[in-house]
Amino acid sequence: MTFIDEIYADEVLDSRGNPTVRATVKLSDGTSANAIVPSGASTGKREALEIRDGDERYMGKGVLKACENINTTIADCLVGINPYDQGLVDGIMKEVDGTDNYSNLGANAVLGVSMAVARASAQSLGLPLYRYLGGSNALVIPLPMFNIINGGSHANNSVDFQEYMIMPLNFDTFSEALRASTEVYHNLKSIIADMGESTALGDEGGFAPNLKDNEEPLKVIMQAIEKAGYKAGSDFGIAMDTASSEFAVEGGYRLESENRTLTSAQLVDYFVDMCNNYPIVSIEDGLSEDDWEGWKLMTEKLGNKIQIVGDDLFVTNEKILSRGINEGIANSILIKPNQIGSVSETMRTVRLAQRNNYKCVMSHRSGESEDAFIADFAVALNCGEIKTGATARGERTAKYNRLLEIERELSGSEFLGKSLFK
Ligand code: 2PG
Ligand code: MG
Repeated sequence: MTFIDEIYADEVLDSRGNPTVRATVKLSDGTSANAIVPSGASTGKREALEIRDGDERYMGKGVLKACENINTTIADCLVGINPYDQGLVDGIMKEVDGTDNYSNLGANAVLGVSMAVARASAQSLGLPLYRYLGGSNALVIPLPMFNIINGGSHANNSVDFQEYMIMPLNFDTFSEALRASTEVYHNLKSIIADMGESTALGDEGGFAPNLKDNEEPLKVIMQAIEKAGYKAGSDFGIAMDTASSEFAVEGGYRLESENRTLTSAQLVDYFVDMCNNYPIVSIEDGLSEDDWEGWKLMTEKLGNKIQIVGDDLFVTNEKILSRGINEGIANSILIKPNQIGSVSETMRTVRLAQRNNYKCVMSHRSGESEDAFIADFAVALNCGEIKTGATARGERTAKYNRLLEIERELSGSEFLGKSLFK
């Protein structure tokens, strides 16, 4: 029987030039695979904890301790174990850590090993990763939310909301949707340049111009869709991640670019207006992670019309999602494996969401790498949607290019557009 033979970790770099963990797992049959862990900037406060060294190296951001935990404690308890039993592997790490948020071993250590074990197992069985994780039922190529304008804590510009995205709704295949979206991206670049604004990119590859308020990005995106020869509303919908925890203040929400502070009810009305004036199909983190009242109101007012996605709110956590389901909060969840810490726990949260008709959007982090694990993971879990940045920057295109490969090889695959939003 094949067993885990060796595990080790290296400190490597992510797309922001910050250190991150790369875990390598070797099996007794000679298979070797690795995985690189991503990292967020606008993190939810209930996320699993990534361990940083906090010393003078890399301004405190080194991950040598997390690597050491892999090389010692984790390797000691996993060597000799059956790699094909992902639940067992992840369960052992959880038990050895002994905390709710992986504050002993570090979620960056645990997730790296969890992903590398899955990848090594797939490789050893001669299966693509999506097939290993999802079996014959892994068939849905996810519809992307393509990030094209960055603001908030992902850019150094005036826009308060973190992400403006387009969703290609009217295309039969992933590759056609990718092409059309990339055309919109290039047209947007020339529109921004014609405005005399900077076409510099934010962390996720979207443009980061200084615009006069939080509505102007919607206007320029509408122009870009049209200039590329498509129809806003039918060919493309618009999605936003306002990441509102980032600008929540005592008693409300501070919109710096508009020099005003809104109550949560006013912010919800602001979104209602935006949805009446633009073809918005999805809003993520419209309210802060602590404003459950505001979330309830937003779900009541918009939940039948658009997708309302909890990211910082649910942090891919089964227990918090359960509370949301019971209280009728949101109708969708962002899925980020490093928010919860392991492949198995991510799958549990997705199963809970799917049983309760919450849509799942597999997601990257703002700090990413060339590792395209989430592309396979989205297909494996039939998530239906993926958020993995602009159609530019290698760490983002790695995921899109992997999805192109999967689409080519996966017979009988489905790509859902508009029907996702009915
Ligand atoms: C988000 C993510 C990814 P970060 O808020 O959805 O886009 O950002 O990784 O910084 O949390
Ligand atoms: Mg988010």
